[in-house]
Amino acid sequence: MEQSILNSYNEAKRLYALHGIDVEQVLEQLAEIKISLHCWQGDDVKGFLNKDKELGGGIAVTGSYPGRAGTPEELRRDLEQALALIPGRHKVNLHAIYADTEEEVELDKLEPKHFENWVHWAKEQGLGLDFNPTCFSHEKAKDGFTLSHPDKEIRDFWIKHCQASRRIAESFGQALGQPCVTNFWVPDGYKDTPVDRLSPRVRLKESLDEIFSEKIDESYNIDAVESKLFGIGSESYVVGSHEFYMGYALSMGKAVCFDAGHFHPTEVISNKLSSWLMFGDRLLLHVSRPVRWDSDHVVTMDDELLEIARELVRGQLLDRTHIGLDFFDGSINHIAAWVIGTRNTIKALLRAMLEPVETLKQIELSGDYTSRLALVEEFKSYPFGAVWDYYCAKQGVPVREGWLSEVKKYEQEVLLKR
Ligand code: RNT
Ligand code: ZN
Repeated sequence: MEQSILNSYNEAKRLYALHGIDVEQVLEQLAEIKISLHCWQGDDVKGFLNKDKELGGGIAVTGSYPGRAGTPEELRRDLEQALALIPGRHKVNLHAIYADTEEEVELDKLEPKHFENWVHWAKEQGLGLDFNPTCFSHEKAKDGFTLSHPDKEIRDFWIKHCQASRRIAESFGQALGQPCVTNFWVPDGYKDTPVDRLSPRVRLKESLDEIFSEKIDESYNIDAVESKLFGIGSESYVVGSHEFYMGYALSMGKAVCFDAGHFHPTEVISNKLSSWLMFGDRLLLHVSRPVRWDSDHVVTMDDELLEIARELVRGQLLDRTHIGLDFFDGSINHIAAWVIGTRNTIKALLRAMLEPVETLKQIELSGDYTSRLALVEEFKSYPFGAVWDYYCAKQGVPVREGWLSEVKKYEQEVLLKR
């Protein structure tokens, strides 16, 4: 390791120690945290089944930056490249449409065998896997409804797809020795004001009940349900609203997935986590960045990211939280997007861990809000960057922007030749 990195680190360690923060211990804790990298950033949410299908479900990718992955091999190679530039051991989050098979298989007929290559790869790379049924970009989702569709046949198709997805997830958990988190998100909703808000919700609940009626060991698969306020084409009403899934998850013992872009523009998920975890067991995060709407921009080191990280650290919620990413920007290098978003998420957690939490809590309790504000603000310029650099070097990944030249090289040698 470069001497200057070590020197800065030692000085930072000394400063943090003055506030009772054990930096070595923090780094050990940080190394235990897994971030789930969403595979769909690598190819603009296209997938490999039904390749000719348009992206549906009221989500959108803009930009046509060259080099996106077109095959499972390319996607795995790209993920390897990204992961080589991110400190720690993580997970990869697959959607059902990323099945790796030559077979023409419908979503309701998917089986663990269609994902065998992914499992082999994950094992070889020491990665965990997470999963999602894909209830969009499909003929049967064209009119905007899936699990809550008024037509029973269509509902049944999606129920079968979700059941198949849970079995695939279970197989991941069994093969990899760590639970797979399966996230259920459906786009169902109306563009314009509905007359009947209740019936679609009744149907969604019934469909979910049927999906979850099959018991699967939680050491292999953990179910999460993701709400949303609106989507393109479901501006007025979304069946799976926040309140719907809060109620559902609490009564059924499921995890709730909070996506940072799925609420009103001034509403933040950081303020929701502690309340949820008072009553629910687990949560899944979709760390994302909405810009004016659910735009899924690459995660930056903004106030909300820091606040989410602080909530997890200060409330000791990390043990019960699964951290996944959910953004897709087609206007920049696809690998750089992963690297920037993931490094920022880890870095935000580190920053949160490098705060004198106990002292701050005491100060707050004593009513000394002047000191609270003063200390929180001063800590914003404490030398967390020196600790981060040391951590990257120690984990064998590029320090500071050193990763960028590797991405550029990979772009020249691999991406631009596709
Ligand atoms: C959509 C949800 C959902 C998707 C992924 C692709 O608004 O955020 O999580 O982004 O499943
Ligand atoms: Zn999401």
